[in-house]
Amino acid sequence: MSVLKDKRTLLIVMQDFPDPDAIGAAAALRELARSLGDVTTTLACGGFVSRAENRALLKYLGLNVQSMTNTPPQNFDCIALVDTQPGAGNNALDPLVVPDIVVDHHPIRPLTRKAAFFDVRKRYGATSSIFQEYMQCAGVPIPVPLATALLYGIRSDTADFGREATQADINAFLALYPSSNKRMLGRIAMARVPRAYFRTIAAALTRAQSAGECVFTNLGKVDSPDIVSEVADLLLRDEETTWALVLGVHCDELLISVRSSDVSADAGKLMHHLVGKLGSGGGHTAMAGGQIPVDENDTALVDTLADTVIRRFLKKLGARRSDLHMLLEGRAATAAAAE
Ligand SMILES: [Mn+2]
Repeated sequence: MSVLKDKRTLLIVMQDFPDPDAIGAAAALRELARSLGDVTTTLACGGFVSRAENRALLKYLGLNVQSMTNTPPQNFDCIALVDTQPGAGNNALDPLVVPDIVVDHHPIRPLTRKAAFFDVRKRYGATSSIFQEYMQCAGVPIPVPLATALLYGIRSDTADFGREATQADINAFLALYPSSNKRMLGRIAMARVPRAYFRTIAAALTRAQSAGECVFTNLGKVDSPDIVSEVADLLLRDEETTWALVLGVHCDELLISVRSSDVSADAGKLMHHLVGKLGSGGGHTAMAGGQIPVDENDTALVDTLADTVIRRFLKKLGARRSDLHMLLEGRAATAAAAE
């Protein structure tokens, strides 16, 4: 409240390609700013909301997300970052601009400490859980669409509590559940997709290779960056896989997504190793994302960098190149051997 005091306009910045947790957190901060102060908020991101589920969520919330190019931070009294941090590499706020508010659940970054208000809880499965607590403590009623969004944010970031969920996330979920719209939750989670989505999934699976407990695939150029992490989630469902790596190219960036089902894993640390000095990245124990700047038309360079990332991935996880096989053909070969 003290940060928002005497402020009129608030810019809430999410990741470039906001996920449900970021959308839920931003919508909650907007509601808090409106209830506790008299602040007009603008939601912005450097990219766009692309995944069908996330677009359905925004539509239900009645929220518009602006492009950062149309919302220069200097036009606002106050700037907030949610579900990301200054200098994280996945948001479009200039690292030289010190935000007033940072609320996140990724490992804390040095620039974050400069913010007037920062609350970074690494152990939480979702930023949405933190905002549920704020709203409860502040006694601000949570409208049904917002309760639904926060709930979906928690479900989505914790993969339905299958990864990195703590008691705080469960408590937030239970508090939100009675006032959420269950029918809408189902509709958002099963949002209809364009047919191109199936072509992308088919190509991703056809190209996927596996060795030991590792699986990886390179999607090449993608229309929507969200598909990179979405395919990583899908590949991790393979019962013989513990580590999934997915690459894709979008807007002059080689995007990298890692998922792990190993409870003792540190996907964030692995991601730092994969990108090294080539780009930026980070994450949690079970999920991580990274990006390497490239000239997307320089296919030779992109291929070389992708090979480097894949080679580091296999080496670090002790997978042997001699074990490499196409994911789908590997299945067929096993079946043939059994006959
Ligand atoms: Mn999150």
